[in-house]
Parts: sequence; C-alpha cells; structure tokens
Amino acid sequence: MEEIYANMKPPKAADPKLFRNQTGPRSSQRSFHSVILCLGLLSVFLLLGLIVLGVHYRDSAADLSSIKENLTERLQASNDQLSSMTEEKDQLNASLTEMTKERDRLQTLSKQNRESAADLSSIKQNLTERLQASNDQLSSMTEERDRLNASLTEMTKERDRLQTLSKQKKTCPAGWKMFSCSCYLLSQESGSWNKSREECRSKGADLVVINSAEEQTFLSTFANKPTWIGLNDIQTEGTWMWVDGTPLTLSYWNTNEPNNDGGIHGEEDCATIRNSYNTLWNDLSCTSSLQWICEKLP
Ligand code: MMA
Ligand code: CA
Repeated sequence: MEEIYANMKPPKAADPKLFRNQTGPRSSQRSFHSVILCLGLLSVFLLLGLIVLGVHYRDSAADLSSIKENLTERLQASNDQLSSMTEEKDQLNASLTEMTKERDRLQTLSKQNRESAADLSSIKQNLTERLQASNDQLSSMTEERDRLNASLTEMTKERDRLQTLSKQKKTCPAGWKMFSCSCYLLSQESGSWNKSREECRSKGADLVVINSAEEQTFLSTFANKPTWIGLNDIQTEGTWMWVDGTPLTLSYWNTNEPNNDGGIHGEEDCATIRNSYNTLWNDLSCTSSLQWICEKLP
C-alpha cells in the first residue's frame, strides 16, 4: 500500500485554498502519513470487527444448531406423543363403537322388557277377569249344589217314606183281581170306549195298559170275548197311544189288524183285546158297545 502511495506525487502547491496553512513539502508528507495511519487503524478495526463477527457467527451457528437439534428432538417427542394419542384415540373410538352397540342392545332389551311387561300385564288382567268369572260361576254353582243337596235330602225322605209304604202289604179292593203289581176289574156291563174309560176313572183307575207278554196272557184269560183296553188312534190315524200317554211299542195285533175297517162300520180308532176268533187285538169303532177292563195300583 505504501508502494502505491509512494509513486503518487504530492498535491500541487499551486492551489492556495487547499494548502493555506502549509509551509512546504515536509508538511504534505506528514499529512499523507497521517492518512495512511488512519487507514491502517481503520483496517485493524475492521479486521477486529470481522473477527468479532466471525466468533459471534460461530457461536450463533452453534446455538442455532443446538436449538435446531433441541427442536428436532421436541418435534420427534411431539410426533411420538401424537402417534400414541392417535392410537389412544383409535382405541377410544373402538371402545365408543362397542359401547354404542352395547347401549343399543340394552335399549332393545329394555324395550322388549317393557313390551313383555305390557303383555304380562294384559295376560294378568285377562286371567284376573277369568278368575273372577270362575269365582262367580263357582259361587252360583255352590248355591245350586246347596239347593240340589236340600232337594236330595227332601227326596231321600220322600223315597224312604214311599219305601216304608210299599213294604206294607198291598191288597186290591173287593171285586178287583191282583196280577203282578196291579188290580184289574172286568166290567159287568157294556158301553162305548169313552163310557168305559169314564167308568174306570170314576173308580180311581183307567182302562188297562198292557206292558208285557205276561200281562197280555193274563188278560186274554181274564176276558173271554172282545173287550175295550186303553189304546186308541183317535188323535192321529195310525198312531196308537195308551191312555197313560205312552206310545205303542209292544203290540199283539191279530193278523191284518189294525185295518180301520170303516167301509162298513165307520172309523175304527179304539182297540180291543181278543177279536171274533182269538185272544189277539182288533181295532173297532169306538161307539161299539163292549165290556172293558179297568186297571189301577193297589
Ligand atoms: C171283522 C174284521 C175286523 C173288524 C170287524 C168289524 C169280525 O172282524 O174286519 O177287522 O174290525 O170285522 O166288525
Ligand atoms: Ca178291525
């Protein structure tokens, strides 16, 4: 540098404004040296400044590196934490899903329980009503049973009374003939079927009702000619009824009888035991005049 400035010529003294206080070339050289010194000092200061800056920069870089490393570690830690929190969040989500399902299941169960409870309540109500109805029925049946028991007691007494009576020796009135459990009376006179019946009833009897072969046999010897018995089809032609209201089931009609032989004699609506030829039955006009047989209990 000094070489550069060594070749330089000092400024011309011709300029009186610049070198007003200088006295000659010596003074110019001193000023030049001062400038050089100043520049040198400036350079030293600059160099020192650069060094200081460099040192500072190095420290700052180290700090930055340290900060960066620190931040990286913290970032890593945060990432790890985030990762674990994400896992935890997933687990919590899975738990929530499970719990939601469980809640739904429990809600469904609860609803079913409520419905079952409603059903049970309805069934209970129904059973209660039926029980009440059964109780009412039982009550009325109990009353009916008590009435029937009372009635049975009365009837048992009546049966015992009748049994006592029936064990007593029974006899038929004078002139009546006993056969089996009945008394029979053969009339001395003759008359229409209606008159015959009236006569019997006036004696506490009725025209005879034949209920068995034994009775038929007995009566056929008891009477020896056509005789009125308590059988007619006055009410409905062809439907023969006994005077006690029973229909004809056991019969002893003669051959070709009953013939309702009305062509000659009018309607034949009343029955006789015996006919013109044997002991079997014949139908005859009710107005015919015949003897009759009455029957009554002893
Ligand atoms: C005949 C026969 C009977 C009828 C009588 C009427 C003798 O018997 O036809 O069926 O009832 O006649 O007298
Ligand atoms: Ca006849």
